[in-house]
Amino acid sequence: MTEIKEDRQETAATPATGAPQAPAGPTDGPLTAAELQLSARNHSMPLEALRREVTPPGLHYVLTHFDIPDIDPASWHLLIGGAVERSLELGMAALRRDPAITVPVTLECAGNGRSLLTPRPVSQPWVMEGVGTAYWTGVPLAYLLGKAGVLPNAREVVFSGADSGIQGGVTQRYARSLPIREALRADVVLAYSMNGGDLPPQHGYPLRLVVPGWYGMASVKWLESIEVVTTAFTGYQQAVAYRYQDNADDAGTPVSRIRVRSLMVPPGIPDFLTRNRTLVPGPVLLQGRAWSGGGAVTGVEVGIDGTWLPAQLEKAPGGFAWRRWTLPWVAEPGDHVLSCRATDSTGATQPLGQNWNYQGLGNNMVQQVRVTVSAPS
Ligand SMILES: Nc1nc2c(c(=O)[nH]1)N[C@H]1C(S)=C(S)[C@@H](COP(=O)(O)O)O[C@H]1N2
Ligand SMILES: [Mo]
Repeated sequence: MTEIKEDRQETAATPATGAPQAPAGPTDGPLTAAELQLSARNHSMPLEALRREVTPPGLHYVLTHFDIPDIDPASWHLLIGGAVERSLELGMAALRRDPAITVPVTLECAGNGRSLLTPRPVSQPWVMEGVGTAYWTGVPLAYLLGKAGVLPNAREVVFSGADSGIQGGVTQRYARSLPIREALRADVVLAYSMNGGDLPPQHGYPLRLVVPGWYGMASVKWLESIEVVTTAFTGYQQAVAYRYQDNADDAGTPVSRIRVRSLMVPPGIPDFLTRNRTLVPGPVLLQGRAWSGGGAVTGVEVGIDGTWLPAQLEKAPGGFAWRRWTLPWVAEPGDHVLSCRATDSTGATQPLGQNWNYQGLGNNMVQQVRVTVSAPS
């Protein structure tokens, strides 16, 4: 872990060439131009899209560390190698002939909620909408690993994308690993289709990994190679990024499964600039979605000015896809604060306050929606 500390010190001393300056560590200062630039590239899912069980591409959040590669599907190949009996090289046509599965999956960025933290870790400044649910179709990873023949000493599987860049002063291809037992799960998919259509460029065309239940960083886009390894992978996105750390010098623990969370469709109409909500007095159906990578969502409570009421839950479309919840409310004139809080089958529930860590990851704090109820004038 000594090497990692050295990388971090380098980061603080040398900002990336040509980029707007940003503080190296967490800050109480205003949002920077660098963060604005990131948030314009990496958009979230508008909260009104929580009305839909399936998020259309374009409304689904996007997170891309570097540039979106422009890949020619005719010359593209997937390499599978490392600790296997036989290496494989597969083109798109061959992959499409393999057995396919379709899995509904709620993906959420591990940094979702980051900009609400104080102090604020400086990275993609999500508010709370870095989430979306899609039906991903493709070849089960376990099927291809079975074809390659994983050797008994295999420990992890490393997935590398076609995109590269510099992060923390380290030039790299985007790459992540999964423990072998997760890689062999029946629902982990190498997807060439999203919601029945071609994979859009920003979501990993022509092929991406989708790991149901894990935060989004595990689902490597623009996949080019899969390598079975016998030692722990120490690439930047594994050993430095995506770790729950107390401070820069803490080796931390790796981020994996999505923590339980729920969100609400803000009721009423928004103010253009502030997005403060206004609604008329009377009955309104509060609604939203809840999900967890730890286990099924077992309950959602809705907070109205601090009083918690149980919401009605609908069936989830899949084991790692969100569940709709609803709660009828009679809005009375005045200012109100609405919240929602989900619990999963492991007993985990959303905290009311911030879940601070150095990189601003896994922050599943409850959402608060402020509304003003007033009779139309
Ligand atoms: N190759 C590659 N894969 C990647 C990324 C990336 O930058 N490059 N970003 C990861 C992160 S951090 C997230 S949250 C998800 C986002 O997937 P989406 O853009 O399809 O929503 O992709 C993951 N896969
Ligand atoms: Mo992410």
